[in-house]
Amino acid sequence: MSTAKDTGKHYRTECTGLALETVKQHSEPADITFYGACFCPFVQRAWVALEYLGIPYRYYEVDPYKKPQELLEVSPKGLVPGLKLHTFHPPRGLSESTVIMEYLEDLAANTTKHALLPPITDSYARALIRLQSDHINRTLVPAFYRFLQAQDPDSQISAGQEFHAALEDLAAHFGRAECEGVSAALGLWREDGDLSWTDVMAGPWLFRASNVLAHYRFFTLPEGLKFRAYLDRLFNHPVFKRTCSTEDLYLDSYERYAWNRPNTSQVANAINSGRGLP
Ligand SMILES: N[C@@H](CCC(=O)N[C@@H](CS)C(=O)NCC(=O)O)C(=O)O
Repeated sequence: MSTAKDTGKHYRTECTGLALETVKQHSEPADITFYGACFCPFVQRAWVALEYLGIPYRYYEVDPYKKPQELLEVSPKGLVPGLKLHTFHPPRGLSESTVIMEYLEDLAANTTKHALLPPITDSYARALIRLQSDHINRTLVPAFYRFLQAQDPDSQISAGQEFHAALEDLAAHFGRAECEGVSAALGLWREDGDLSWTDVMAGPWLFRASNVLAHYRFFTLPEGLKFRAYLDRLFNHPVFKRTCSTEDLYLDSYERYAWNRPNTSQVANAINSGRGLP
């Protein structure tokens, strides 16, 4: 533990830094209302997708732990992110970060023509990206929370190794696409690449590994130059950057996970009881 004791910090309820600028630019009514919470990595996924795909939206900050009625109407479990689609009468809701990303990708194909996935004709590249995403959702994301919530030194060491292995496996997925010459499945892993689906799926946790895990678990990201250069491109990508708040917001918001305070969240409860994430 890098901090001697739980100082009782509360999660934040307003974005800071570049993310706050982006919120201000999206405060007017639009066809989509985006229900977000400033600290949430699942929200950041959908947010990066909205920004990258150029889809008009209004950002609306909610406290998912208070479960306001307006959030429950679009997200039955009361989880962020959520979308309210005003083009339907009456408006309809959508929840789940990966479902929202798929929806936005489809919407963009018919409107802005921007895309995070390779074209539909490139079936194999799309399949490799789905394998990468599957690894992120089923292995990397749970390993992040297990590591952050682990309390005794032995479990912190083993959970840290598990998270490290999940990052190496992500790099191995990119390595496979490289060996097979499938550049469309590489995104920012390539020096001259652009943001891709996988970068958006993993980015929010890689970012929190670089600040939250570094602070609370002395975690250092894998040494390899290639991995470092990849993270550098990702964290400095202008679209990713404009959904990031300042580091203090994440450190404050995740203190409750780092001390595994009771009832921190549905995700934390799932990790503690060995269930799949909500
Ligand atoms: N499977 C969901 C997970 C979303 C999620 O867990 N969001 C958290 C914030 S980071 C939340 O809304 N928590 C409220 C709660 O735990 O009650 C997704 O992919 O969107």
